[in-house]
Amino acid sequence: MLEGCTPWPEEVARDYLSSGCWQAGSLADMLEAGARQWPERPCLSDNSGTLSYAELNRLTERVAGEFLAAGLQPRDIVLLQLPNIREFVIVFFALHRIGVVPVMCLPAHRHSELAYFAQLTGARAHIFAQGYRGYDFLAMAREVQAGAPALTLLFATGSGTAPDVRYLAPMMEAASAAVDGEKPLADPGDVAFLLLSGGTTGVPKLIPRTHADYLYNARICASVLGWDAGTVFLAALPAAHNFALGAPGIIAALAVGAGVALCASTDAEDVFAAIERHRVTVLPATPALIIALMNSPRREQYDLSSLRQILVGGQRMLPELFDRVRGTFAGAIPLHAFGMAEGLTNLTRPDDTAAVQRETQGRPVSPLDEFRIVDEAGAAVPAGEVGELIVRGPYTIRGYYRAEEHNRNAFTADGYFRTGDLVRLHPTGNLVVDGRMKDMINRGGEKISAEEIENLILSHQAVQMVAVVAMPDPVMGERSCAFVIAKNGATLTLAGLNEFLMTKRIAKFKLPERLELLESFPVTAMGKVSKKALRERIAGKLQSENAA
Ligand code: J2J
Repeated sequence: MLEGCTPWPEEVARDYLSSGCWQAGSLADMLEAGARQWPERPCLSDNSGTLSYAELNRLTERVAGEFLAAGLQPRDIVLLQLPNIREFVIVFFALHRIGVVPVMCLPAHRHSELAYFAQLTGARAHIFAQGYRGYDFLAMAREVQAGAPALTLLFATGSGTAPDVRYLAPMMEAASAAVDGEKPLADPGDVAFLLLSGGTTGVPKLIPRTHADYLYNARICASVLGWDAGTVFLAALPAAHNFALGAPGIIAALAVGAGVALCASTDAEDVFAAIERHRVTVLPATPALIIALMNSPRREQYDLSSLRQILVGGQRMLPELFDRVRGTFAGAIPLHAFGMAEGLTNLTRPDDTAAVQRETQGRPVSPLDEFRIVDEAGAAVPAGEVGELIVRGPYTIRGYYRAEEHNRNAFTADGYFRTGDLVRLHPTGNLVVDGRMKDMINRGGEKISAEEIENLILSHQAVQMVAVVAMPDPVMGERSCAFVIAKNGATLTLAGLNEFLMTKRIAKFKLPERLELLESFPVTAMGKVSKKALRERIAGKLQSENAA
């Protein structure tokens, strides 16, 4: 396994192999098999048209050859930062053909995050979209490169003439032979890519997912949902996220010969247009996205009748929202997806009763997923009571990348991942998410680590103490609120604080959306800042503001 990663214990791995859930073959092998089995089938659609399985496979071969020719080698790590455009999928599989491991960065990430990933992994290349959403990714890439000696290669979408950049458009046209004779990586235990964790720590953790575990995760999701060649999956949520990528996402669709459509924006009209144009049957969405779609006055102008499944996840879909989705999209069932980049995927099933579909967040997709609901001492809580969900299984990691110390707490001694989610068991055996223990803000499905932002805010000269907490929001579910105790005589405004934070060059979605100045913080019996009291305080304040 890649250095810095924790393998499954040998006897456990043997069981997963002998039970057939882990199979030989890489993600690239899966695509190649698809290209052999159903070469002409529509595979990947975006605004520029549709590629068949054979065409996509051929393109990935070419690009893989070009990557090798540029000097990338098996087990090199690269920063992959592309939006939902066809190059995302082409590059993703091209890297897997040659055993190169991408860090699945988001287009929203900026210098600070990328520099950290580059430094942690020793990344050799950065692959980005030129000018996406008007941002100068090339300038950022060069700056990141300046601080990362191993990062010698830049790849940009489109074409151009910068001598230090290789361009994907000509690479996709090149009839490269460099990969011929080269056998795609086929060790099922090898790491395929590094996902980003939702994060509760000062710096984001990277999640190593192997070919075998991810293919199993994706395949079993597709099977539970009954996907087949008639399925058309739409990725409008960022494809680099576990939800849209595979669980249950793009890889799950491609594993069963389904079609994948990509939409590079989550604007309601763009999503509607993509559904209509590609006759989409499956739409994954966060509650925030589905609310935006339902609130859009333009919905009636599009033909959305192809939709069969609306998967809602990333945040809890309340029963009332479930009802609204059902009433709005006739012909489609809303299903809960309660998953995590670390592994475990829970889904409600198309054949669950309406009550189970409405009230629970589903159950694990694999019979080999072992989960427990425990109290603070690690003992199982009585059935039906709330506790922390811990889990291990054939596609849940045993450790974060290069995070030995953190891993000692994030996993139990017997290999269970502590999800930080508070759940209870529904009488049907499904899970109901009740809250969480982890210190983060879940902003419309995008996770923000409180500690990461607190550390940055603390470096502001006017700040003496800070606590960042979630405040309720009708659309995003949560937004972040910074409580600050200012230094003697100093003042601070939200605009001033955010201007300061932007100089730290972080993803914009992490900025606090409200600032509350206090003289002192409420504390717990242990003398620690009580975030619970702060959350209640801001929730109460918002309620009275709304009532006024
Ligand atoms: C409540 N909380 C949820 C849900 C995620 C499918 C869907 C989502 C993710 C994802 C994913 C929730 N109800 N339906 O990877 O494959 C919160 C929990 C969880 C955390 C994980 C997938 N769905 N959550 O959101 O790694 O707190 O994955 O532990 O981004 O989101 O976040 P992330």
